[in-house]
Amino acid sequence: MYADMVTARYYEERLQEEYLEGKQPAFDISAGPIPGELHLAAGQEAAAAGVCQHLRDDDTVTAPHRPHHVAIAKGVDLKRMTAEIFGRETGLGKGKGGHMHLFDPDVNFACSGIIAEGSPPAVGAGLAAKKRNDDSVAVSYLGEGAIDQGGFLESLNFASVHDLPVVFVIEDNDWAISMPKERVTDVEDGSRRADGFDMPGVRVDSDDAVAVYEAAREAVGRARDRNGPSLVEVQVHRRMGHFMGDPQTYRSDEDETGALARDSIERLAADLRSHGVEDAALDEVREEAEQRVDEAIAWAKEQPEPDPDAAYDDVFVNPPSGVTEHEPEFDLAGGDD
Ligand SMILES: Cc1ncc(C[n+]2csc(CCOP(=O)(O)OP(=O)(O)O)c2C)c(N)n1
Ligand SMILES: [Mg+2]
Repeated sequence: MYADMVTARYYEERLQEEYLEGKQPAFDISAGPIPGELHLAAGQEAAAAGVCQHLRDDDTVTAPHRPHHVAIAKGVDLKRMTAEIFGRETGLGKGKGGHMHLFDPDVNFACSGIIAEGSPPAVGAGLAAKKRNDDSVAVSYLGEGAIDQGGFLESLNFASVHDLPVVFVIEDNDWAISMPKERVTDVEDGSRRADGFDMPGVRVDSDDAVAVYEAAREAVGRARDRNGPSLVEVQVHRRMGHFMGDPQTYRSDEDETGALARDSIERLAADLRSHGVEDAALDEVREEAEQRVDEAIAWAKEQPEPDPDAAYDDVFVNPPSGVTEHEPEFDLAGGDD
């Protein structure tokens, strides 16, 4: 768990540096080696590591627009994920998806920029596992801002009615962009959503990775033993803005410093030390993680850009009848104008 968490934190620190290149002084979101939005998950690593520790490659995970920590904990190929974020041809989605649309069939991981969009596909994976009669499970991650989305509520219902091996994980970071949780829902404890669907729901009140691990052991075990779905909510802390470049004018200094003061990685490190793990061993894990990340970023930056002529490839799989090859209406290779 510690390795996953320090990898995710350092990965995002490095991405920040790369992302800001060329975007200043007036923030130009389309400039630089990583164009577009970038949502960082610093402060949320415990929710990823504590749950994914119980998962195998054949288990499915869907994540939302803030996916890096979950992807890393699920074992997504770091090099190809990085190439995708940099929009390169050898990226997981041939550079067409970017950081919110990572898809790695080798470890059954997907994410989406549409909030709560991952819940129905996770339920589908759970249904497939049930029909195949194997013991794989599916996990759907979403933010607390998505818990009133219809797709999520319908997914809870379907998973419950059909006793599917699905675990829903809510990362409660208190914010949905600039919207505090209490302004959009009267349910303070999101795990209570489970009550209405007759499934177990538990809230881990802190981002203590060990507490998450224990709650997830039960929920994932229940799914693997074919005893139906569960819901786990984890309190996490958003250390950064909603996206890179967010001035966070809506956030009080107290809220921000409070989030920065609670570092789940430091907490886990202290826990490990108290169990006799030497600093040198922790340093070694951290150094290995940093090296892995640096290599992935260096590799990604050397990768070719996609050929503009390939923009329409893979858009449809088996186009329905009547849909013919689409002719671009403009020159994708671009000219000066
Ligand atoms: C269906 C849908 N509605 C609105 C948006 C715009 N949007 C992007 S992120 C976000 C807030 C998400 O908050 P939360 O689910 O708590 O996740 P967090 O950003 O805190 O990780 C919204 C409303 C979207 N992506 N999808
Ligand atoms: Mg949130």
